[in-house]
Amino acid sequence: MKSDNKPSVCVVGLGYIGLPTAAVIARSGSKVLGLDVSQKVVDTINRGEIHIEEVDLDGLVQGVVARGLLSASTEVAPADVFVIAVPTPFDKDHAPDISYVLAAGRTIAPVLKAGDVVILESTSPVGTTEKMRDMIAHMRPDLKIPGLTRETPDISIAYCPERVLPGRILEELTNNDRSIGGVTPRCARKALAFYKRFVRGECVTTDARSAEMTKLVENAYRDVNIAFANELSIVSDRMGLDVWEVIRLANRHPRVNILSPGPGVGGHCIAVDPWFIVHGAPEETPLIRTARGVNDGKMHHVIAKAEALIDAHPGARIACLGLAFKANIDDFRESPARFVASRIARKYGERVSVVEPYADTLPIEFTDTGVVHIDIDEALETCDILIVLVDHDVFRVVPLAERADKLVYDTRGIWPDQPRAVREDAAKLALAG
Ligand code: SAJ
Repeated sequence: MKSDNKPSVCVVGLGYIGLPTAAVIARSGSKVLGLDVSQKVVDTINRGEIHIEEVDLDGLVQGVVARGLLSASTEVAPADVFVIAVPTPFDKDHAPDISYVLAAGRTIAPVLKAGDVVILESTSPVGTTEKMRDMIAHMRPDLKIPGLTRETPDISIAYCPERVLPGRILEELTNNDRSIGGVTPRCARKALAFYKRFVRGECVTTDARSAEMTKLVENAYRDVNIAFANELSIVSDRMGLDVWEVIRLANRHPRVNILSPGPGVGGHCIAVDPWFIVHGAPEETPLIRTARGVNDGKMHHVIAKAEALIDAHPGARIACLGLAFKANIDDFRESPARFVASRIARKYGERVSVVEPYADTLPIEFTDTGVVHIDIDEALETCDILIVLVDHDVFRVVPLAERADKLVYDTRGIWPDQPRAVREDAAKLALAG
């Protein structure tokens, strides 16, 4: 690293994590080159604009690009620190695909020099950082590689997962604690010095494999706990109970904290990462695997319950409230709400409207269904059945007086004051069906 203590940085992958990370590092005074395979993304960022929605990111990117601290390119260049933030999807058998990580390693290997630090941030199955290290060692036999030499290595390699929440990325990037796993303890210390430059949270060092597992465990923990809440909601439907009331009461116990049921678990992290653990230890993970099944199954339960309610009221007009994978964001990928709404749209066509304040137009699967995109006011004026699929604030604040006469299926529990009879009615109908 340079003696002026402001390392030059190359961030590989300018997506939901890479771009905010690049911008935050640039804000700390380092010169950052963002690398992406998409020329369109590169051009957008070089204009000081952004291609993703995230609170306050537009102003930050505009500022650091204008000050010459952040630029983007499709071509790699030498730097002191490389941060890799590329996707790690899974295939149809839920096997993790680390090809983007290895491709990123292949891209940076030719420009690595003594003193450089390479940090992988992508969520990765255990052992990925070492695989990337082995690949770099293979491509650069001239460099002494950590863990593979008895001498002082030329470069440092570490794993440091992000753990930021969409919608709060900039704040959490700075304030959350970080786990920093070195391929060797020396590597961890080098990476620690880098993160200390822009992270206010505590940075805790460990080995690379433990840090990889920690990231997976965090999301699997959440998935298992949401599955418990979702299973409770299905049980409550069977028993004619109000699950929200039960959870509210149980959570008064000092050591009980049940999460919220919903239409299923969406996004690209919590519904994906548990599979990386299952894939690594298939025999030892019945709980994690079952939780995935419960959460995916919840979408079908919601569809069945919604259909029972709709079928019991022929001619009623239906509004599906929300398509995003969670509240107050414009991210519709892997969204259970979107899946449920599209199934209802396909079955009931012109009787259905969709309210999604975070979308300009409805996604492609709604084309030719006859479904219209309206706002919440129009839904309250024109629809008889409201199916709440996302807990956007704009839905949450609708007062009882404006929905008391509606048939409501509230999968998120945003309207606890809705007359209970209606909710029980819906549950009974689902059971009858
Ligand atoms: N959900 C429920 N009930 C709940 C909480 C969430 O149904 O009580 C649903 C949401 O509606 C959504 C899904 O779960 O469909 C995931 O939402 P989320 O807000 O729990 O998490 P993500 O996917 O936005 O971000 C997660 C976070 N991980 C944890 O909280 C352990 C975040 O900190 C990670 O950085 C992120 O995954 C990631 O990138 O891995």
